[in-house]
Amino acid sequence: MALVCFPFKKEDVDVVMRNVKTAAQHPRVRMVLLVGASENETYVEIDARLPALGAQCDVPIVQMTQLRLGALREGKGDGMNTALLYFLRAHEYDELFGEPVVSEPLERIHFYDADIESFNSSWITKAEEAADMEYDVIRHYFPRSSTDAQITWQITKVGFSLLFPLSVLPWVQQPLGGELCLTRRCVDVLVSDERVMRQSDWGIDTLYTFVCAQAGMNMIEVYVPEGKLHALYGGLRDLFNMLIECFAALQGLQKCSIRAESVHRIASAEPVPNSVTSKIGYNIEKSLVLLSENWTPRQEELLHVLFPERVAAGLIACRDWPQYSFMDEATWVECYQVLLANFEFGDSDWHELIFKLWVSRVLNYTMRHVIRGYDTAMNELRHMVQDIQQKSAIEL
Ligand code: GDX
Repeated sequence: MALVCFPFKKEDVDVVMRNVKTAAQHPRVRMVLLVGASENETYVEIDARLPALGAQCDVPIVQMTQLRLGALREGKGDGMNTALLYFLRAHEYDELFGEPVVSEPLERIHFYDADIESFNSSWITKAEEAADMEYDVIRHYFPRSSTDAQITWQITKVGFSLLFPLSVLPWVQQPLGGELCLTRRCVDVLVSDERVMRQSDWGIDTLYTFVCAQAGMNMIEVYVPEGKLHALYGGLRDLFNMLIECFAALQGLQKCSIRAESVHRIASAEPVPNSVTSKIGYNIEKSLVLLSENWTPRQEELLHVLFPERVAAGLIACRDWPQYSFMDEATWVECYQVLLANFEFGDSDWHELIFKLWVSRVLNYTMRHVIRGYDTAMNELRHMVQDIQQKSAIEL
């Protein structure tokens, strides 16, 4: 039997409650766990509405705030890791969590972002049916707008292809996806890995994906055709922390190696609905102006000293007028390698610099490829990571 966890921070409580109810009424679900970032307004409102919802469901619905477990910013990583510890101990008395809530050890844990408007019981069913086939990790993947997922494509998929070209990692469809199901065996591996437990921030998805691959966990990716409808981003600035933390997580793994062989299956995709192909993932106008913001002399110096001259010239010219034509795929890979070697997590100039480099990359991709249509744009993204993977594999 499964536990379903919804980590949440500030969300629309109607959406959260609907998702909790869907999970609680699923025949495979033994309990639902809500892990809040803090006792904020969302938490208090959920608390007030839980007794009424509980009366309509046969399984326990537990809400708690996340434990301070990691060493980095207190974020979604602490939330997910709190859920992993709870999952392992929910059937017995525990000093941290108190009295047992279920009588038998739980077999599987599912994670879903709390804000998904298109969530329905088939998401759980698909994962459960895949887990029945003895996979340790079941990841959901779904069609996404060509301008969405630009951290996944430009940071994580590029990084995995550069650093681990022969491993399973470049083949994972959505390596940062927050929708996944893990077996108890897999959770044991994750909680006993110090790198996972210290990753309290947005880097947690990278760590789960990486450590599962390194431990040789068998993985299947199940397809959710309706996609993940959730609140869209404004300008790319909304993704600042996620970008920095996802890159830093990957940079921290660059000296690791993956030798394990594991099974990896991908359920086939379906035609992408118009609602996804026609969607714009971020506000382009608001993002152009970001290239001219928050410059310091040190950022300019770092650009001149460490990066190719055309990148330094192009990005510094953005102080006066947004430019992005210089940041094509090949140039991005060059910059990425400079970043892997030199980026300093916690240094505000480096944070601003990687952000502006990434914004210029996303704008370049948008203006050169996205305007030629959905299929063309997605093909360009796929070819970019395949080319990187192939070249890196040859160089090994
Ligand atoms: N407990 C807890 N603590 N929950 C959090 C925190 C936190 O500090 N921060 C965010 N959350 C919750 C949030 O309320 C939501 O339920 C979920 O985590 C995802 O956050 P959201 O701001 O909606 O993230 P976004 O931009 O949708 O990104 C998600 O999808 C990305 C992806 O699929 O590409 C998120 O799961 C990313 O980790 C993932 O990379």
